[in-house]
This record gives sequence, C-alpha cells and structure tokens, in this order.
Amino acid sequence: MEILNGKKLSQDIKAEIAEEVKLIKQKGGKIPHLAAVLIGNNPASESYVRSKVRSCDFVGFESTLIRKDDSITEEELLEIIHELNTSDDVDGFIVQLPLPKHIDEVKVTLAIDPKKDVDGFHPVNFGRMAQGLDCYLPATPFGIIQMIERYGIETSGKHAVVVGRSNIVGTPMSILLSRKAKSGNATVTLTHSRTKDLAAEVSRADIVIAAIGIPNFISADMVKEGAVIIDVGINRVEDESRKKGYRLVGDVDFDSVSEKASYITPVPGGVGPMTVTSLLMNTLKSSRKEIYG
Ligand code: BQF
Repeated sequence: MEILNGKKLSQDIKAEIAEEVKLIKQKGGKIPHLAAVLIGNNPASESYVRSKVRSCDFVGFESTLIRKDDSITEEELLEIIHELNTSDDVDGFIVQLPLPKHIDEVKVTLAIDPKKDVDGFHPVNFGRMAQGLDCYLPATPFGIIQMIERYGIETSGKHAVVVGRSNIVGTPMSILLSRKAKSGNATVTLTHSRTKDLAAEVSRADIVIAAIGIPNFISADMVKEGAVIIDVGINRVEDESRKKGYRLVGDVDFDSVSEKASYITPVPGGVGPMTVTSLLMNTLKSSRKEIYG
C-alpha cells in the first residue's frame, strides 16, 4: 500500500508555481492576483480562506481578501462580484461557500465572469469541462486528477465508482474519469443516496472516489483488494485530546481500508491540500489568458 501524499505533492506543485512567478517577475510581467470573498464567520470557511491566502503568499501571488458580515444583502454581494469581474488587476476570484441562507448560491455563481471563475463552478466552465474543452476545472476534481497523474495511476479501462453526486466534486469527477483524455477512459459508476446496494457497487471498484460527507463511511468490507482509494471527506469530529477540540476524519475508515488498498489518500494531508493548489494553478492559467482571450 502506498499513501498518496497530497501535502508533499501540493508543496512540489507550489514550488513549481513559485518558479514561474519568479520568471514572470524577472520579465516585468503582471503578478497573478487571486481575490477571495468571505462572508460571515464560519470557522471552517475562515480556515480555508486563510490557507488560500497563505498559499498565494508562498508562491508570490498577490491576494485580496474581502470580508463581509453575515448581514450583507445578495444585491451588495452581486455588486462586489461585478467589481471583481471588471477589475483589470484581479485575474481570478472565489466566493467562499457555503453562503448565508438568504443568499442564493446559484445566482452568485452565475454572476461570476467565467474567465475569472478559478473555482470552476460557473456552468460555462462546467459545460466546457463536460465537452473536453479548455476550462477552469473545479478545484477538488482538478487536485484529484493531478494526484492520479503524478503518481502514475492507470485509469484507462478501470472501473471507477464515485460516491456522492455534488456539483463540485462527485458529478465533475465522474465526467473527468470517463473523458477520452489522460487520467480518463475509466468506466464510471456514479452512486448516491438513492443507490440500491452501495456496498455492492463500491466492492466492484478499481478506483473509489469517496465524497459523501459521513465520517468513516467506507469500510474495509466494502472495498476490493488492491483498489485505489481517494477520500474527499473532511469531517470535523469532536476530540477532547486535541487543542482545537476536534480532529479531521475522512469518509473512509483509513485504518482498515488501508490494509486492502493499493493506494490511499490520508485525511488530513490528502485531497485537501491539492484543492488549494489547484486554485493557484487556475489563477496562474487565468493570468496567462489562455482560455478566454
Ligand atoms: C488537509 C471545503 C467543504 C466545503 C467547502 C488542507 C483544506 C482542507 C483540508 C482546504 C474545502 C476543503 C475547502 C486540508 C478548501 C479543502 O490537510 O486535509 C486544505 O483548505 N480546503 C474550501 O475552500 O471549501 C470547502 C470543503
């Protein structure tokens, strides 16, 4: 069994990005600039945005954090998005999810200019992804694909089972793995809460993508010997022995499943850090104006 070390891999990729930024600076080019909009004070969202800003600093990107109170109206948020869309300086931006209940996430996502949509959530980018066109891939699936590629994991002809059908992980992951492309050509089963016999589906998988949001949901008895296990879950469970009062656990029961897996991602330090690095890769791509001119 080999652990897929997302923390190490993300550091390697960040070092590569930092080199590119150095070259841009030497040539007197424009420094890539990522902006993030954070609404309210959800502790998880705060920690995610902080790690994104820290990563920008590390690679030499400019970053802007726009923080607003929970009381912001949808209209005010849409105005901020308009300003970011039309800013000559900002190459890409994200609106950290989840948003407060009185703000429509779909409306917000649709308001982001696809050419600055470095989270890859806009339907234009989603549609381009589905048709195999150049686009900003959603950060988590992009990170998983990077991991699969850089560890040389074969996907062609394999049976991949994706558990969870969200717009930002499960559904795009099922599309990417089945594409006629590098790290594609898999036969994909997309499972969800209405799947009749989930354990039976997972047990047929050469590759499992677990994106359910339930701690330790995938157990050893559900997986085939030698399967590749990608754990997307980031669940906070209470733990009095930690100074934060909680620890992170994945959707996969790591201790038992790792004994059967050929490759497995840990939590923390697996898919999570790759997600943040993907955002930087998309921002670099945007600053190069490769896609939308
Ligand atoms: C790690 C996210 C659910 C909902 C909204 C490193 C991150 C997480 C874990 C991180 C996530 C999850 C992010 C680890 C960004 C990934 O070491 O395991 C980094 O910062 N993430 C987000 O911005 O919004 C989310 C999960």
